[in-house]
Amino acid sequence: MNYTDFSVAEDVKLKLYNSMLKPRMIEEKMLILLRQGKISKWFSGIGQEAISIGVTTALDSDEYILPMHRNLGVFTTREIPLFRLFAQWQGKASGFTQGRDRSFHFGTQDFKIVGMISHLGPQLGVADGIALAHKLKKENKVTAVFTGEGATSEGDFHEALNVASVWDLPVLFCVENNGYGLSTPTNEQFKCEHIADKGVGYGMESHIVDGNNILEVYSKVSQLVRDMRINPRPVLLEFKTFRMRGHEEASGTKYVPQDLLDMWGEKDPLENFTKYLLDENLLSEEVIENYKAEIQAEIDDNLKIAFNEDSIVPNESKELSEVYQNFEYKDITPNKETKSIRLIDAISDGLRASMKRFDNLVIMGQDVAEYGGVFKITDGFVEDFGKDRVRNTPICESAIVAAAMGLSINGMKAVMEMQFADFASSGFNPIVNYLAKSFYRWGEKADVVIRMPCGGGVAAGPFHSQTNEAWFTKTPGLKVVYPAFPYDAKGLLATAIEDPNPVMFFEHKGLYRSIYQEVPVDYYSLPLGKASLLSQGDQITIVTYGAGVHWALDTLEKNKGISADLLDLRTLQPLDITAIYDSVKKTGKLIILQEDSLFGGIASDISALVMENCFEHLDGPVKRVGSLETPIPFNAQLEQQYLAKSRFESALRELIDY
Ligand SMILES: Cc1ncc(C[n+]2csc(CCOP(=O)(O)OP(=O)(O)O)c2C)c(N)n1
Repeated sequence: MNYTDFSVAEDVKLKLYNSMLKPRMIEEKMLILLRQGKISKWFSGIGQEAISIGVTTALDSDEYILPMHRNLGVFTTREIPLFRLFAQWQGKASGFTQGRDRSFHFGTQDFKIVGMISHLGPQLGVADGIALAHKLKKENKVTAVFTGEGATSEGDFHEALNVASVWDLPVLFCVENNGYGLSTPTNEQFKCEHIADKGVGYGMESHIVDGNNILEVYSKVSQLVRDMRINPRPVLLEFKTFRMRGHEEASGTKYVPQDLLDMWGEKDPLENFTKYLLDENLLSEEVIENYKAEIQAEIDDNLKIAFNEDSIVPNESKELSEVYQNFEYKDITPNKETKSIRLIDAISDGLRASMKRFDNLVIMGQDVAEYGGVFKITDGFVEDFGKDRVRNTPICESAIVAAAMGLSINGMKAVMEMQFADFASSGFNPIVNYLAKSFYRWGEKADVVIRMPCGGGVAAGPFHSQTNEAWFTKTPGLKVVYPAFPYDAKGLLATAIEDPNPVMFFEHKGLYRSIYQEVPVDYYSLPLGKASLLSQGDQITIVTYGAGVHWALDTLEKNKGISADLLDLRTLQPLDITAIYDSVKKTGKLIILQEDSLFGGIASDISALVMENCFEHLDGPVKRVGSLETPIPFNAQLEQQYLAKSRFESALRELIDY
C-alpha cells in the first residue's frame, strides 16, 4: 500500500493509528461477547476502519457526521465514553436511546453525530438539511454522511445528491463500496463501473479513494473539506474497500469467494499501516503494546460499568410521555381588528406572520418561490423573505422531508408544502420513520410542519383528491391538524409552527376559496387538541372535521328540526376525546362523519373509544359515515357517489329515529 505520496505530520499519523486500533479492539471483544450470548447483533466494520477514522479526523469536532452501521470508528474518534456505547448495545438506560432502539440507531448532539435509521437512505437527505442550515447561517462547515454501496440504489440517494447539487450544499457523500450489500454483489446492485461515475450526472465533483489507505483517506478528505468550507458544494467520494465478515455475524460469508477475501485480507488497513509505521521507525512494538494495553483497560473498565448497570425497569407513563417533546402552549390573543378572508388567505397570512416571527423558519416546496405555489399560498413571499428562506425544491419529496429534519437538527424550523397531500406517499418513509420517531428514540425533536393540500369534491381523480390523514394518525410521534375554517386555520398553523414536534397540517382544497370568515389581522395562536362545538342540541352528537364540517352544517341547515351537538375536531392528534365523551353522555347518540373511505379511518377509532368508555350512555349504535371503499374517482357524478356527503343525511335520520 502506498503511504509515501501523502504528506501527513508524524503526530497525526500516530493519532490515526491509535484511532484505528481502538474500534478494531472493541470489535474483537464484541465478537467474543456475541459468541458468549452477551450482546445481540453485531455489524462488523473490520477492514473498513480507515474510512471512518480518516473522515472523522479530517473534520472539525463541531461538524456533523451521519454514520452507518459499520462506522464504529466515527463514534470512537469523536471520543464517546465507551460505557455509553456498550450500554446502548445492551439496551440500557445510559445508552443513547434508553433501550428504545438498538445498535448504531441513535444520534447525539453532544458529539455532533446523527445516526442512521434502518432504512439507510433517508439520512442522506438529513445531511442536506444540516448543511443547508450551516449555509444559511453562514457558518462555513461541512457535513459528512456515510452510505454503503447497496443503499445507493435507493431513491433517497439520488434525491439527496440531486438536492445537494442544485443547492450547492457542503455535504461530503461518503460511499463505502465494500463489495456486497448483504449477499448482493455490486454487479447485481448497479450497472456502472464506479459509483463515483454517478457524480457527473448530478453535476457534482466526485473522486475514487482507496478506502483501506488511512493516509489517502485522511489527506484527500482534509484537502476537500478545507475547500468546501469556503467554497460550498457537495462532493461524492467512493471509498473502495471490502466487507471482511458477514453482513451481520450470524449471516456468515459463504457466498463470498475465498480469493476475494484473501486478496482484501492482504490490504487490511490496520496491519498495513502498522507495518509502514514500524518500517519508518515511527512506531515500535513496545509502543504498540502500550497503546493496546491502554485501550484494553479502557474497554474492560467501561464494559464493567455497562454490565453492572441494572436493566431498564419498564415504566409505561415514562414511555408514553416521551413520544413528543414537551410544548407549553401559550395563548396569544390578537387585538380586535378583523377582516373577512377565505381559508386560503388565512393560511397564507398565518404563514407570513410566522415567517416574520421566526427568522430561522424556512419554507420548502415545489414551485413555492416566484410562482407562489400551485395554490398561490406563498405568492409574494420571495419578495418579502428572499429565496434562501422560500425555496423551490426539485421533485424530491423524500429528500426534502429528510432535509426538513436536518434543518431542525441544526437549529432551524421548516415548513414543507406537499404540492398535493397525495404526494406525501413519495416522502412517506422519512415522515413516519424519521420525523415521527426521533424524539422517542434519541430525544431529537423534528421542528417541521408539512402542509397537506387535500380532499375531494374538485373532480381531480385518484391522485389529486385524497384525504390521507389516516396514514398519519396511526403513527405515534406525529401531530395531525385539520381545520375547517379560516379562523382556526390561521391560529392552528401558528401553533403548529411554534410546536417543536412534527405536524401534518391538512388543508382542504375544496374549502380554500369557498369558506370566508372574519379573521384577526394580527398573529394569534389556538391550542392543538381542542375541538370546537359549532351547534348545540340534545338529540344526537355529530363528530366530524374538514369538509365534513360543512356537509354537516348544510344538513342541519336543511333540517332545522334536528337538535344536534356538532363537534368540529380541528385536530386529530391530539384528539379532544373529552369533548366527544361529554357530548355523547348528554345526547346518547353519536354519528361520525369522515370524508375518507370508511375502513381504518379516525371514525372507527372514535367509535371504538366511545363504545369502550360511554357504552351505558348510548341509546343507539354508534354510526360511522365515510366514503366508498374505492379509490376516489375523477368523473364528477362518480365522485359525488363516492363521497360520504351523499349518505350523511339519511344515516343521521336513521340514527335519530333508532
Ligand atoms: C429500505 C431497506 N431495505 C432493505 C434493508 C435490509 N438491509 C439492511 S442492510 C442491507 C445491505 C446494505 O448494503 P450496503 O448499503 O452496501 O451497506 P453494507 O451493509 O454493505 O455496509 C440491507 C439489504 C433495509 N435496512 N432498508
